[in-house]
Formats: sequence, C-alpha cells, structure tokens
Amino acid sequence: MKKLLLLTIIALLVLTVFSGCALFIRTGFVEGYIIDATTGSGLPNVTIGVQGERRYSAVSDFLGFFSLEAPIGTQVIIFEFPGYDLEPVTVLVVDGGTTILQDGEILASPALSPGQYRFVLIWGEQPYDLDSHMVTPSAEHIYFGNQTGTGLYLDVDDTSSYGPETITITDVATGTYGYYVHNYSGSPEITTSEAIVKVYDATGLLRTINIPTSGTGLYWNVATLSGLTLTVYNTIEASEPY
Ligand SMILES: [Ca+2]
Repeated sequence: MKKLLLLTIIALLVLTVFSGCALFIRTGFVEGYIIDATTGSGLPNVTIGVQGERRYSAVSDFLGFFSLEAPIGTQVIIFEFPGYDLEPVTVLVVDGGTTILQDGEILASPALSPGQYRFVLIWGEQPYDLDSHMVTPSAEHIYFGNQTGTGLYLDVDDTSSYGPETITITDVATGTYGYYVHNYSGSPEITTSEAIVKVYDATGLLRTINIPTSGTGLYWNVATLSGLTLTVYNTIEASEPY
C-alpha cells in the first residue's frame, strides 16, 4: 500500500513537471479556409495538424475555417479528409501571433482515378474575372460558355476574384489537350493576378504552375496534356493559344 502511495506521488510530480514544461512552449496560431476545388465552398470537418507535433490539432468548421495553435517557427501544416487530396502548407508561426493563409491557398481536390486529371485555377483579388479554357483533342472548347464536353467539365465559373475555377477530365482521350487562362476583365494585366494553376492526377498534386510576372496579352498559355505528359509553356500571349 505504501508502495502504491509512493508511486502515485511520483506520478503526480512527473505530471506537474511536464505540464509546467508545456506552459513554456511558445506558440502562435495559423488560420485559414479550406476550399473544395470543385465547388468553391468551404470544406468542414477537415482534420488539421502540425507535422511531427501530435498534441496540436484542429477541425475545420462548417465554413471550412480553422484556427490551429502551433509551436513557433517554421511548421508544416497537414490536412486530412477522406477521399480528398490536400497538400501540406509550410508556414512561419510567430510567438503569440496569427499567421493567416491566403484565400485559395488550401485546396481540397476530390481524389482522382487513373486516367483522370484536374486543372485548378486560383488567383488574387484582381483582375476580378479570369476564365479557364480547355481545348480537347477533338477540338471541343470547354469554358464558361460551354461547361460540359466529352469526358470533361468545368464546374464553376468564378467571376469575383480568387477562384477556384476547375476543369476535370474524367475520361482522358488520346491526343493533346490545351489549357489556357483568359483575362476576361481585361485589366489590370493578367501578370499581376498572382494566378496559380494546380494540376492533379490519380497520385495527387502533379504540378503547381505560377503565372509569369512579365509579358503582355490577355492570355496565359499554361500547358498541354498529351497521354501521360504534361508540357508547361507558361507564356503570356496576345491571342488564344489553342
Ligand atoms: Ca471566371
């Protein structure tokens, strides 16, 4: 009985010391919205954590918003939601501060099967309206005016900043697909848009393409997809590339 009492006291002492240590870990917060790339809506119930730090976690609310406490310094924030591809984000956590992730920075892309591809376009506040365009091997042109084609579709036409605008190829055909972005608003220059295209396949995120910051024209010629090969052009052009 004495032994048990002694063990209990030791256990309590250890607990006190460790919880005392925990108080001295300096932390800050990371906040952001998790967006479903195919709907543009927030994704609730995503589990958010800090890589290598099991004690910190959060869950996104009904708007896809989360606030996660994390130790200070450079941290890799990880996201988990069944059936979705979510890429980790590296952030700098500031002592007592809040690091806010940009709109569209955390995209959840529903997992794809072999032979399926997804092109997700996000951008900054201006120009307000960028448009995703895809020309297929059979010369079908998928864009806001013709959202569904053979084995592919555009889900949402975003006209009010940020995106996402997403084209999913559900059944890839033989031949070459051309993908480009048009500055529908016309101004300011598309090179100031901070646009990013993320390409996904069955393995998850295949490629991230950032828009060039120089060049003149209303069109961003992003890439072609032919068979299993993605060829990135990443040029600004004055006329429709495909
Ligand atoms: Ca648009």
